[in-house]
Amino acid sequence: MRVAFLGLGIMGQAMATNLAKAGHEVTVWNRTPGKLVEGAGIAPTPAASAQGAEVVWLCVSDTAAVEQILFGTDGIDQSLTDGMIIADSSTISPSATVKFAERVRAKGVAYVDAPMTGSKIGAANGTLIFMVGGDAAIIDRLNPLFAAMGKKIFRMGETGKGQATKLAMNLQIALIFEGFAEALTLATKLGVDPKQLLSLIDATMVRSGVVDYKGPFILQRDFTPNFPLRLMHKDILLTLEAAKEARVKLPALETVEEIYEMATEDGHRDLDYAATLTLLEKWAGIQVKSEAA
Ligand code: NA7
Repeated sequence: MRVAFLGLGIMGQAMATNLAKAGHEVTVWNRTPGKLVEGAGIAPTPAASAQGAEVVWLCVSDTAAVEQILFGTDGIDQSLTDGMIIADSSTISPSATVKFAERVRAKGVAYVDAPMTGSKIGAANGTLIFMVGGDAAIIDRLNPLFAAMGKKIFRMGETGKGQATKLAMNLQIALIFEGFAEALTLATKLGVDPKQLLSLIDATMVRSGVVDYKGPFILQRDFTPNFPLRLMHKDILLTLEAAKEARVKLPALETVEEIYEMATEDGHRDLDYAATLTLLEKWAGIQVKSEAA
């Protein structure tokens, strides 16, 4: 398919690469020039990238970035033609998504929100899991593209429901990780070897994908970003905003948000979100390290 791919960050770069590798005709655009994707053309503006494209795929930081690319100067809306599909894999506001979809629908353009999970490794391996909102027939047309970038796709309902689901998923990741980080901090302070604690967790119902994934990085003190703290913080703020709009109270997430705020003040915004652990360590006066390591 002829695809314009906009946003070559940690996730987008790998996703566009997999699309080109699968034989799709890909044209990329990134705000900061100079990023390349093997096998893909480069466009100077969002509008230019979308010219002649069947599908325009976005993967940028936040709601404002998506709005800018769609409707700002040299935005995609200048190149929209009847029958085109816009797919957005950024994690952004569900209510803004619905508004963006309404605006492009007037030009005969379908809008699918397709945020994903699987982190940097899933993007590189083409094993992302997409949670998608939009018309079922339109999503079917995107299947060859989903197949090139991911291993599973879940349709969650109409446009906006993919983003709503993504916020509910990241809410759990943030809270599960916080529980894990607090347990590691307490156990270490009380003299338990964290490596031994991880072995026990692995054998019990406390085990989770989040713990499996983050445990080894923590034992190696490796906080290089797979999912940057600044983006998880952005998602937490989005979730609290969506909850407020829907009149839902999320007291645990509100507390965890403050930890992300303080970790940001400590200069950790570009590290992995697992670096929120270092704040707990600072308060406890310990470092989670295995004696056996
Ligand atoms: P990154 O690695 O932080 O990349 C963000 C991308 O978004 C990058 O290409 C940025 O361009 C682009 N960006 C940011 N702001 C803008 C604006 N205002 N206009 C155009 N482009 C912009 O994020 P990830 O790849 O890890 O994640 C992307 C999304 O998936 C995000 O929503 C996550 O929560 C999930 P730059 O290179 O800085 O010019």
